[in-house]
Amino acid sequence: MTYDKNQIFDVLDNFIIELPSWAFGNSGTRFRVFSTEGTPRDPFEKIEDVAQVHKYTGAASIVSLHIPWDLVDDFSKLKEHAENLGVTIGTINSNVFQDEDYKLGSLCNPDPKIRRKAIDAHLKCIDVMRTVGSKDLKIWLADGTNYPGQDSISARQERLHESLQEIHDALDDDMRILLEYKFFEPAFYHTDVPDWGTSLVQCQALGDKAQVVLDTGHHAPGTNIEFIVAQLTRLGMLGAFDFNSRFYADDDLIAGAADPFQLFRILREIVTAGALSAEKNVNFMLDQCHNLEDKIPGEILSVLNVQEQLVKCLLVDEDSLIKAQKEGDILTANQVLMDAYATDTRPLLKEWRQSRGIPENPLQDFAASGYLDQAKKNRQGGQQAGWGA
Ligand code: PSV
Ligand code: MN
Repeated sequence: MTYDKNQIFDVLDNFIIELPSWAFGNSGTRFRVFSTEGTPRDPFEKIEDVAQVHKYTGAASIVSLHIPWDLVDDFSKLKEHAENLGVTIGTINSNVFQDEDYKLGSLCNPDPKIRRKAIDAHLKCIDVMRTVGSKDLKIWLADGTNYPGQDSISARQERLHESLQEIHDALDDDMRILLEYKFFEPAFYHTDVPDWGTSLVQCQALGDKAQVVLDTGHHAPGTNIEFIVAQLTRLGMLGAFDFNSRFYADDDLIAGAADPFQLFRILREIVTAGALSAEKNVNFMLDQCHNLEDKIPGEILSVLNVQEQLVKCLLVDEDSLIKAQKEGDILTANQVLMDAYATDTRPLLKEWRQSRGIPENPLQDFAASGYLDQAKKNRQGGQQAGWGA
């Protein structure tokens, strides 16, 4: 179907992008973490910043937490704080990669005591989920080896399965595991969940409460990511996205900054698979770090970039496309798609914002609001939040 304006506005009304709490903390590379004045010092302040992104985009009312980065004494207080700001707590990300014990892995570690510790960390995440009302447990593991022979690849797959099974079976019926893959980093020889195939096979072996997460920065250069989207949506196994963009590795840059056409192609598969609908339950999350730029505008721009590409996908002239495809008219088919991609969707998005009472020029209006200056004044002292702190 080709969407008319009202239908496009309906899609935009329902398209929520979940923001990572860690995007609001300081981050950097292994060479340097730069700090910014006004950076949040705790999860409460991070959620205040999330609420700003939502205020200026109308599309970012959910925040994803990372445990233990976002540990607080009282999660019901954090939930209440979020709700007062119009924000919902969404996915809980487990973190079993920053403890000395996990040097040789977490859920795949050769030592059963360390595996126990890593499983328990996930069971704690499930407790947090119960308190905050979250349904999604996102698992990304840094597990792998650096040298051939360091450990048995197949034994590690078995350990992974056993560990995940225990976590899966501890979930409530309406919860799910989202298993994220990445083909490199920090392990250099092999990674235990390197690709969508491994994630899929592991999820399928668990039962019906596990799906795959696709982080756009976790593939070899040149990988056709939209093909993976098509395959996983076809199987009903795509649970979530971590959107970001990259020039070289897992750069975690602003979505749509490096390759807007790739973002368009990915979203196009989502649209054609009907995976925007609430029943498909695909979670559209950002997983980004703002090493240099201000974090709130960085997140606002990411949301706008995703919306711009999404609207282009909805503007594809479906009848002409199907006709050209049926007739084997390659160039017309390609042109129909490229016409939509070449459309400037910003005026339509501005109109949508006007009609919904959302600030017309999100980045400029946020800058003019003085929020960042105020945060700089208010957030003096204390320890700024950061990736890994
Ligand atoms: C790993 O590179 C990853 O993509 C996982 O999603 C982590 O949770 C996140 O980055 C941490 O920034
Ligand atoms: Mn990720």
